Amino acid sequence: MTFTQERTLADTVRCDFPILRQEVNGKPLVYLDNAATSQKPLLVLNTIRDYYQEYNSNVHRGAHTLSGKATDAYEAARDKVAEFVHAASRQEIVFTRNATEAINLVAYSWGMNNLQAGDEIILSVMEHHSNIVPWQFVAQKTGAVLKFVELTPEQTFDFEQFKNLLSTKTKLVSVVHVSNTLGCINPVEEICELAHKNGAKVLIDACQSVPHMPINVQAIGCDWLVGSGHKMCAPTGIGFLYGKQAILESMSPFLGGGEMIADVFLEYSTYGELPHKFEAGTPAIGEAIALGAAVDYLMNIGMDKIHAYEAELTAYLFQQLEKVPQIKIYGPKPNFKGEGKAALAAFTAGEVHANDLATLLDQEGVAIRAGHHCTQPLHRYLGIPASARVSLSFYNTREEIDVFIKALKDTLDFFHSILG
Ligand code: C6P
Repeated sequence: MTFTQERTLADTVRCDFPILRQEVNGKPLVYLDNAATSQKPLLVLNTIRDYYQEYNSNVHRGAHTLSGKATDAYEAARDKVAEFVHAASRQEIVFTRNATEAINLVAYSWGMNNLQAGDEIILSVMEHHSNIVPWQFVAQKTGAVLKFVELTPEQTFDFEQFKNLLSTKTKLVSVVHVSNTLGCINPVEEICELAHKNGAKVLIDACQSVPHMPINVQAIGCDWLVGSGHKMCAPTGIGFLYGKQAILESMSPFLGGGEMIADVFLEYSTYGELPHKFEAGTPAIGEAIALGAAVDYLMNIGMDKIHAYEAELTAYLFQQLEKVPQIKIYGPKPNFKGEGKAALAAFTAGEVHANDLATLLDQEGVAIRAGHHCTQPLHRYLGIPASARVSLSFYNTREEIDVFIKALKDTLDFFHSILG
């Protein structure tokens, strides 16, 4: 009997990722650490190489041809990011080094100047350190108080508790869209609506959602949203802050220097228009242009298609993980279609330490992350020092999941044979 198997998204795109065609420790690489950073397609690699090879030049300064070309490409990348997240205007997109810098920008520029003793900032226990530490700085400096939303029994965002925490004292809610550890997808639209009714502003950490699903900042209704380029097929060193124009206009610059000024006098300066007011110094030009190429690449595939394919993979991953009895998975379970959970699973395996697990899986060519994934408070809340995490992307295949599951089972069998 012959039958034709439908080509999956991964079958179509894998040739765009040369890094995936290699052996690690004598085994074909199975890269399942996509939540830490994604791999980069040829379009992105060629774009950054072309910039340095053909028109490397500074932006917004030179009257010469190369500078004009670099400036056009840099600003075109901003347009692409604005379109990608459905910002109302290009002025609402500020390039930063990464999501961490984008959150710090808001913390320093808005938080330090708008919060005072007794004001409340609501975060959640599942936040990445990048969305905790900057607010600790603000709280220490201003006297504002940090409040934390905990988890439901299913290990999702406790919306009922969130409602109870909200009050007229709440001035800011800063929460993650998709948890990098639990994989839960938080109800950001409802969070924004309720927070706004209470007069609070909302920042959404979209690091783990932007690469995997369509994002519409206007539909979400957030005041700010941050993302990192390196998690969405772009190079490291480039990220972005989306902010509502009126709010960004009301904020003071974060860093001072060239590029962000209108006029500089010895005693004082006036500042440039948005978004340049927040982009002091020579930016990561090639990286920003390559982020634009990454957005082209993702949009060309279609974020709906990426999301649907990753949901299928997630359903398969969980079907297979359920057959490994020795592990405990954190966060909600996806439904049979893979919905309700991001394409990742963080787990522990009894006495076997996550680091040992990851090291032995590496011997089989399988790359996963182990540790606290920069969510140490969440790990403490869950009562575990560390977890192992497998995280998928649209270029991963079911066959790779099979390799991972086999390696995981073999490794656990090995440990159990020596631990007795
Ligand atoms: N999480 C992970 O392995 P930067 O470092 O600025 O690009 O991203 C920080 C960040 C912020 N929020 C969330 C939800 C994140 O997942 C991350 C990065 C990586 O999970 C590296 S720790």
